[in-house]
Amino acid sequence: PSLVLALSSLLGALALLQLSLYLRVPSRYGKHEERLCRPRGRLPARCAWFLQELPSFLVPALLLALRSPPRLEPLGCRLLCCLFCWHYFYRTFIYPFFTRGRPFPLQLLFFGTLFCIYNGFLQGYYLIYCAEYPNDWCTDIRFTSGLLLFLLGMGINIHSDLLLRQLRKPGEVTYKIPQGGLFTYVSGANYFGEIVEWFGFAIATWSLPAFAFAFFTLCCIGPRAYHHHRYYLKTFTDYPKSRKALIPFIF
Ligand code: NDX
Repeated sequence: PSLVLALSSLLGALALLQLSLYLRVPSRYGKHEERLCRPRGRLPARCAWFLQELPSFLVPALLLALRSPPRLEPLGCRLLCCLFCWHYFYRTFIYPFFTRGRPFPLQLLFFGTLFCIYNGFLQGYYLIYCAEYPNDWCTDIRFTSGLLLFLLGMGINIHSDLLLRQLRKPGEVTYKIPQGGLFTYVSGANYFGEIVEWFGFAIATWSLPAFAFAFFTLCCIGPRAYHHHRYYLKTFTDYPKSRKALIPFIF
């Protein structure tokens, strides 16, 4: 428990660091990268996203395989571990192979991979070695409402990433105005979905590591949604004025 507390607190501190670094200046990848044509020091997006996200899937999966005897009772605990791995299975083995994104900076890839090892270990270690849930956790209101939010968020995230992908033909690297789905209301629809998803996961697990990760996600991609929004307003004169940055009708 003290290891989990220490790692979760560090994750919370990293979230605040992230917020202070990237609130005014966006993290330099994708549409916010300054020197767009410099091929050195960058890796094709497919390869970069695969490598970066792989530890988030692999580390909990390895922890699970190495745990002897296997401890994933009750059912609630097993389901929660599967939810985490399910998201990262999608992010590692499906998302990268369809992306039409620009090459990704190696430096950020390095830090992103470290982050995914860290978080994959924290969430997996907690769920596999530390979490204690009553046998009827699956019927607890926290589990059911959290699971619903998780699924809703994941649906919005995947659908929004798909809409972004469809804006480009293969080989194209230009930016267009996203249309449809939740993009009708916000510029960062994919980010909104991801944030809802991880807060849903935090409620379903009712655990410090998951709340720390949801908070990190908010501090990481919340500011990015704001910078995307400003970019669109600056770049496209016909950008819909009623569209918000991250939260429909509010912000
Ligand atoms: N990866 C999470 N911090 C991050 C990578 C960067 O999964 O040192 C966090 C993740 C990492 C970060 C990660 C952790 C913190 C790091 C940071 C770098 C520095 C930072 C390590 C690990 C750090 C400290 C100091 C604290 C240690 O060309 P393109 O690529 O722009 O194309 C884009 C395209 N697109 C468009 N196409 C046409 N027209 C338009 N208008 C378009 N707009 C976009 O769509 C892409 O191909 C694609 C998506 O682009 P974008 O910019 O909307 O999303 P993106 O940021 O690339 O995220 C992709 C998905 C998305 O679903 C998002 O929710 C999820 O990944 N994500 C992303 C970041 C973090 C995260 C989830 C999480 O925290 N849960």
